Amino acid sequence: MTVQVGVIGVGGMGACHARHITELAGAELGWIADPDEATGAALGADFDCEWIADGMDKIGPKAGGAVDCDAVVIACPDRFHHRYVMAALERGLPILAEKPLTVELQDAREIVEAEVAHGRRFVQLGFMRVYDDRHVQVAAALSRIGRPLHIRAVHRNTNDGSRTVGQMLVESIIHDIHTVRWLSGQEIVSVATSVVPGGAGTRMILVTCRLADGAIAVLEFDDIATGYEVSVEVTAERGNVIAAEPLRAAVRTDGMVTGEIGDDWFTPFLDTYRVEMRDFVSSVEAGASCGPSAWDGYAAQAVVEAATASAVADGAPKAVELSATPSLYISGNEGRARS
Ligand code: ISE
Repeated sequence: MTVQVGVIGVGGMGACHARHITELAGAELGWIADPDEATGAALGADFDCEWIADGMDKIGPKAGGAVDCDAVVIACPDRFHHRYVMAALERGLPILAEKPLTVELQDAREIVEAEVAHGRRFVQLGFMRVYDDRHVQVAAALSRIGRPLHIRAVHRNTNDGSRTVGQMLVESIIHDIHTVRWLSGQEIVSVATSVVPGGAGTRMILVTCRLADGAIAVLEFDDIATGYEVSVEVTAERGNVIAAEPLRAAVRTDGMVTGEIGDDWFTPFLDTYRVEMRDFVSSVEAGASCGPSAWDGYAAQAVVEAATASAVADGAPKAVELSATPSLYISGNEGRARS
């Protein structure tokens, strides 16, 4: 079977996904959708596929009965995710949706409810750390060293601090929230957020999370770092594990040994995005969604909401309001990459 995939939104992330589809055996890039004509038309020519301005023309009500793809990737700006995910769910199409699932918590809830009404999963969410080798090795070590007691997630970006605290939480720190839920298998029940000013507004955000089993996680985010870095360290019952350093050449010159960190968030995870796409296409072939779920997206967003409220309240702890996990999402594999 060749899986025909449509990609909605071909900015940086969507174009990367589209390229990976063209490189995958068993998958074909059917079309790309983007309102930016210059980008869309150029990439359509490059990938030798159809370009349209609006993905709704393919998957929305105006497309009528026929849908000329087997699956869809949604990588448009965050605020439009809800609209396209709901349309694809309506069609019963498998979806690889970029994180965050939505911007508003209520919209994420609506997606979960629509999927639950279908009685099966369609959404794989782009919390791609679960496909990253360095993170997968940490997850594997936990089977030897036991239950996490403390998780430290470090995330450094090379921006200017001009995003709001809420934006940094929902656009960036949401990855670390998922990493904590994934590695611990626990929900985060309360959070306290400290904000360190700097640059154009906010330099650092530190979120202390209490997990349902009493463990603690600390998320350390720096928006104005000298290079782009993501790391995680876990202290568990019988030991400690730290994600390996990314592979980089040691350069000896001027009496020093140096290694380049790099400043973009794309390059260090290029292979990870490839693995993520391969998993998505395999799951479409197998007829069963896998990887991080819509529930993971909703639960992470509930944490973002509480963390934002805590920041507004000068770091006062806030409870995370989360209802019981629907049974659809309890299978032992939710949010975990397949080996
Ligand atoms: C970006 O959208 C990502 O998804 C990256 O993984 C993250 O590190 C970065 O902070 C986000 O802006």
